[in-house]
Order: sequence, then structure tokens, then C-alpha cells
Amino acid sequence: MYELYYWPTIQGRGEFVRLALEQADAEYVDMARKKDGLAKMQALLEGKNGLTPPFAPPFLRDGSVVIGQTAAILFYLGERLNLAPRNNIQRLWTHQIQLTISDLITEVHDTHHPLSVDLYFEEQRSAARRRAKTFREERLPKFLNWFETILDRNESDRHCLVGRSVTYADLSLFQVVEGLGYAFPKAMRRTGRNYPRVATAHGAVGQLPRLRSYLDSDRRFPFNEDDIFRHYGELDA
Ligand SMILES: N[C@@H](CCC(=O)N[C@@H](CS)C(=O)NCC(=O)O)C(=O)O
Repeated sequence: MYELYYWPTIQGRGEFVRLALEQADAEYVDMARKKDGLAKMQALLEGKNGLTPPFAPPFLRDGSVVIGQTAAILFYLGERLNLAPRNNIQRLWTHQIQLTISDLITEVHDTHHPLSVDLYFEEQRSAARRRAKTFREERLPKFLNWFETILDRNESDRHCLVGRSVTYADLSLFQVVEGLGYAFPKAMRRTGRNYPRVATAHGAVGQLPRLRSYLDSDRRFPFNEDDIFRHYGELDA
């Protein structure tokens, strides 16, 4: 039984791990959503039980193994949940894609918190507008173009980023496109149409039966303005 630790009220980075666990039909407990779960999460963060302390949520516990960093968790789970290629080089390539998705997530976060995580959005609004403009006009197209190129070059199956089966990176790309569509609907409508393979891959993942049933369940929290993907009209254009 895997234990997933993440903040209990948002999708956040925990969602990237959740999607992999759900798609694989893995047995797991979302620990912080349980009674006393937050205290257990804190104890692990402080290394109180002798296990390696992760820096921040999300982290995964599998018996005596504790792993932090979203991309590292997915690297660990990918092999075990059959959501990663068998070949080592391909596995590393999948990890590389995931690390780049992590960079993108940080850049999305920084559109609404460009100065400091200690300040509310309203206290850094003007910097946020500038940051979001650069994100929409330069960074977003650069990232989407990179995913489009990878899909286009994958001759085994252009619906998948790597090889011919769904990997955790495909699930994460799905989540990123969902989140971007929520946070930047106008920019995504305008820019998104330049990336047809990304759109097709997103659509295909959204139809995977196990994933779909998770997305339609009450375990899937809605996007909201306390999360990473936030919709502020003034940051979209
Ligand atoms: N690079 C880490 C970032 C982890 C992270 O920033 N976690 C946030 C929640 S999404 C957090 O709780 N951070 C607390 C902190 O950095 O002190 C990852 O990809 O997992």
C-alpha cells in the first residue's frame, strides 16, 4: 500500500502522482486527507521517524522508503506501475520530460507569485501582470512547441510522448494542459491551436477509462485560486 502525502485541499503537485496511481489502479492512501494525516506528514518532513526527510510535499512512502520531488516519485513509480518504458535510456528520457514539466509548473506558479510566496497575489499584482505576459507570449509557446516536437518525432505512436504505451509523462502533460486551460483560457485558445498533437494527446489521455473514472469522482478536486493553476482574468489575454 503506497502512502501519498500532499496538502489535503488542493490538486497541486500531488495530482501528478495521484494520476499515475489512479491510472494504474494502485492501492494507495491519500494520507493528509485522513484524520491525523497532516501530523503524520509533518513528522515525516521533520525526519522524526528516522526515515529520509523530504524537503516538501508531495512525497511518497513505500514501507521504509520515502521519496520527495514529484519527478523522482514518478521515476520510482513508473517502473512499478508499468507507466514507464523498460529500456533505461527511454526511462531516462521520460524522466527528463517530467523534469521539464516540473520547470513549467514552477513557471506557472510564478505568474501569480513572481516576487515571493510570502505575499498574497494582490500584493504583487503588477509584477504578476508582467510575468504572466512573458509567460503567455514566450514561455508557454516554447514549452508547448517542445511537447509538440516530441510527439511528432515519436514514430512508434504520435499519441504518446515516449514509445507506444502511456507513461506517467503523458498523464502529467494531460494535467498541465487541463491546468493551463483553466488558468489561461484565452491564451490557450489562441496559442493552443498551433499544437495539434498536444491537443490530440491530451484528448486521448482524458478518455482512458480508469483515469476518466477518477476525474469524474469526488476524489478529483476542482481547480481553484489557492492552487498552482489559478485563473485571474488580468493574467490572461
Ligand atoms: N520541486 C518540488 C517542489 C515541491 C513544492 O514546491 N511543494 C510545495 C507544494 S506544491 C510545498 O509545499 N512547498 C513548501 C516549501 O517549499 O517549503 C516538486 O516538484 O515536488
